[in-house]
Amino acid sequence: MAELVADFTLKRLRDWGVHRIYGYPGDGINAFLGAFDRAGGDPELIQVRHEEMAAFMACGHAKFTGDVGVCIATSGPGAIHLLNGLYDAKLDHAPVVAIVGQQAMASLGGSYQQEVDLVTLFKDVAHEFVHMATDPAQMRHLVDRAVRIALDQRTVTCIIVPNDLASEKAVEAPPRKHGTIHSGIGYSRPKVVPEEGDLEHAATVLNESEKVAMLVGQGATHAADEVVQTAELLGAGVAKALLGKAVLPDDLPFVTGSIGLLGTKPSWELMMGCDALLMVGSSFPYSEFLPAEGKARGVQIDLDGRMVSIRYPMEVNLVGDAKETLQALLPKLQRKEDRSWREEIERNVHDWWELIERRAELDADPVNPQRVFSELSKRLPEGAILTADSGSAANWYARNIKLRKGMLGSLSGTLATMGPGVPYAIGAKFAYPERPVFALVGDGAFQMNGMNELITVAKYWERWSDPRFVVLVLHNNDLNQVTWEQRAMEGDPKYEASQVLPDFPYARYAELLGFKGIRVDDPAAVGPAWDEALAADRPVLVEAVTDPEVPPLPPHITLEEARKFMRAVRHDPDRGAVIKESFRQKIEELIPGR
Ligand SMILES: Cc1ncc(C[n+]2csc(CCOP(=O)(O)OP(=O)(O)O)c2C)c(N)n1
Ligand SMILES: [Mg+2]
Repeated sequence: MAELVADFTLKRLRDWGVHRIYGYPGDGINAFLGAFDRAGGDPELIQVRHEEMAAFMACGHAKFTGDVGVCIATSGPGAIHLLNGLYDAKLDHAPVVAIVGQQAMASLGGSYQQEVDLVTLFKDVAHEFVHMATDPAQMRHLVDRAVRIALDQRTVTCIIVPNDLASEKAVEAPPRKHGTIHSGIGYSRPKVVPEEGDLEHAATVLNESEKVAMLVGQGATHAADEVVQTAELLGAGVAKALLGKAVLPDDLPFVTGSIGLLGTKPSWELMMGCDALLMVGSSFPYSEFLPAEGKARGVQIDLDGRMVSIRYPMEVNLVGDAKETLQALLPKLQRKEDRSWREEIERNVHDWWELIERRAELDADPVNPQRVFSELSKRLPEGAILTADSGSAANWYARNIKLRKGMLGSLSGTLATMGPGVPYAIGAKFAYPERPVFALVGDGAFQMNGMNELITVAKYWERWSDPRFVVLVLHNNDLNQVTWEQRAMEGDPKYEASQVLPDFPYARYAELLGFKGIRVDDPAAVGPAWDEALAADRPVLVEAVTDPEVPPLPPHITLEEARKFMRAVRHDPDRGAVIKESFRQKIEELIPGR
């Protein structure tokens, strides 16, 4: 049988180094399914339960490997399902290519079954590159451009393939004539370094300042050594945006941890006390957690010139790679001989970790979620990969988990969508079957889609050399993060109709799938549950019955927020428990050394 457009598309993707494509079938991509079969597993189609999950898995693959992630869906409904996962990738700058089927070319414009204007639909999410193929000779350059642009721009691109075109005979090399495109494979990231004068200027700002704060994001991922050297020279503390949590280990004494609403107190103190801010590879959005305008001098390093000076008015904007730019900057920096600022930061960090431990040990009804994360943190095996879902899990992941060198972690940083916890973990496990992977998710997110994707895990886990795929479900029967937002930001009581979740036996469900299910409703059982999970010979679900009244308080709480909060809890059906728990936490925070 002659090679079809679909076969050629997969072959071209394989030549780009794509060996796995997450997707779900439908008649818009039937020709591709035959082509996958003929491709003999390279690339392999990983069958998911919902196209949005395929996009999340492709995004997880991209985030954890740095390579392009690819997903495929049928025309109409399948394509539409992809969107939220693709937006997650776009907003977090993960390179993802979506291949989407379309109805037959002859039917387009005829209000045909499942006909959706896909170019328009994908025009926003894949605005850097979205095209529909209408001639077999286009396929080579559409694939080449979609992959290259996704990698170069760190974004989402999309190729739409009508189903009749996909079954036409492939044209591997367009004829050599006017009006044809002759593209090739390959992409290497360039070395981007700012101008010498700008580096000098940045060094002057940092050398003239006395209290330097650094904020690093995922853009600093390959610059850990340089970030540490810079922080050492400048006597700086380093805060991490959530997507940059794995950039530096949490056991370094000058790393203040996460920043923002889910952040830590030492990060807050670092930003409020500094006289210079050095931001590296981050677009952390919340300006109120950065120094007040004019209070600190600013230097920013970012590879994307569009992203500089949009969170804080910087004095020097360095457009360049984090690693290369810091390497060029380092010889120009003078070591700060007065280490008192650094010592203050280290004391704050030390006190914070003590506080975190004390908070985790507080009694709750029945289990304090912080304890679940702290006990896991102590036991994390080497090379662990963690994902967290949007919800209170993101708070405890941000604050209670101490990532060590060599570990990876991610979540939906910018879209902050519910749902990626389990599918990111699946993407991680396919990419690194030998590494233990942990998905930390709420019961709401698990009910939304995580539980369905465990069926995908049931289908594939036996091929993973390390079977440790561990899902933590925070069983609090509540959409807790939003419940606290209602209380603290709107001043409203918990609205039970929207917030209370139906009960469900999560651990028993895992057992149904052939996994190990561990239900924990006693604080003393938390540590042993993790030991058991880590020793398991199959995927594990740890169902922790946690107390929804433990507040994921911001690192500081404004008077206005506190006032609204108190007004709300007075009218809240659970108010007794709320007041007791939050007061204890607040007291712990306010009285150091207690
Ligand atoms: C797709 C989507 N829908 C709604 C939200 C708003 N939201 C953010 S966190 C959250 C609650 C999550 O509840 P759960 O998963 O049970 O975690 P918990 O906070 O209870 O630990 C909601 C509804 C969102 N971020 N994404
Ligand atoms: Mg919940």
